[in-house]
Amino acid sequence: MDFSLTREQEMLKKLAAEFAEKELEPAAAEMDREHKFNEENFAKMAKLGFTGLGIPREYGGSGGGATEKVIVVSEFAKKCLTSAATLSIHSITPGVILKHGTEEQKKKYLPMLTEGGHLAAFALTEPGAGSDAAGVKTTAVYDAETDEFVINGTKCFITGGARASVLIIFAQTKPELGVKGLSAIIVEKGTPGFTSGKIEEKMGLAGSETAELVFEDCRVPAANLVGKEGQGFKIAMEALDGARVGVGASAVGLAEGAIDLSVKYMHERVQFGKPIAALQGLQWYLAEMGTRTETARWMVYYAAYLQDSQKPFTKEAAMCKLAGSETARFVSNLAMQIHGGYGYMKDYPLERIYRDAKITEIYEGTSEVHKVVISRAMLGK
Ligand code: COS
Repeated sequence: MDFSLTREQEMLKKLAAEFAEKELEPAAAEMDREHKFNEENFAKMAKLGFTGLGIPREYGGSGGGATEKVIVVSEFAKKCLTSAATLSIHSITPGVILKHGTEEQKKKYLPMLTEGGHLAAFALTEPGAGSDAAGVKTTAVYDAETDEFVINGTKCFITGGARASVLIIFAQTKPELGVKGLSAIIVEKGTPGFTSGKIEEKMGLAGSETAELVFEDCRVPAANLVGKEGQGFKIAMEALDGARVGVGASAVGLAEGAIDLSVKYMHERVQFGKPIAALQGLQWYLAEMGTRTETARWMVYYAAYLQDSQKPFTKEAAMCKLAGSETARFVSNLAMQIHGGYGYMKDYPLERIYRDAKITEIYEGTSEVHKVVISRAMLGK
């Protein structure tokens, strides 16, 4: 058992930390205030190869795997959860194309989504299909005359959906088969019949635009099918396993960022004639924050290790997401207590961190969904 990072991983961590400090942190408050995606920083992520992580170099990627993504996403989240989530969610789609796509799809889309700097989106959720992901109602009817799918339906809460150049959407190609009739299909931005609707106003994660997507007789070539017809649900669930490790990593990063701020503040802030670091009550808060964060971190690394080793990791992905997100909320809450009134003010980053933390317990599967996944695995169901 070796808990250390390789030399390359250490270098990547340093690069990600420097980038987060120089580029992401200064932009975080404005993104939050303006509720606007930061195109410039996404382009810089692509230039530095962060968007290519997990994709082989022959397709424009930077190599590496789940562990490298975890390292980078955590470093980003220390300074800006929105940026970490943007990278993590973007990477789902190229990951699916790499695993299930045809050679033509890989050659066409992967270089765009890695070194090309184009944003990707993953569109599963619908108004009636949230936790019950199998409840997708969007249809994709095959038209043999034109060899196309005709897509109709509405997706909601899609991260980057209105901006993405390439989306993987999940639709019923054989509704009579229920969950076994779902298929994964690539849709490109600008395809007639595909429009984006409302951009949601959110409590946190404001710089990641969450969109409604509308498909009205939207025709895409049958060659855009990813994997086999009817494999969509499994493809989505597998992709979400990886995405959940990403959420765990971002939650741990956010918690680390909140701890860093708390330690600094405890040394600086003087009350009762001494720095508040001397107060045992706050020392105990800090100890609990550190212990929970460290626990979640190793759960995240373990899930990423299993994923990189091609071993089953569904349960561990759900566990690290559950533990990580609960840690993020717990730690950001105590960090707020430590900062007192200053923590609550918009001039300081903590109130954004506190608001951002909450989403980690909701997106890519709620905590309750993860408890279902974990207990089913434990019970052998
Ligand atoms: N990997 C591969 N296949 C999986 C899988 C996984 N992680 N999880 C389930 N499957 C397969 C099952 O093996 C089953 O296939 P078979 O019928 O061939 O055995 C099929 O998918 C249906 O699985 P299951 O019966 O478990 O589906 P449920 O409808 O009970 O759904 C939950 C299970 C609730 C776990 C799922 O709907 C879920 O994850 N919901 C949350 C969705 C989510 O995270 N949304 C966030 C936004 S998406 S960006």
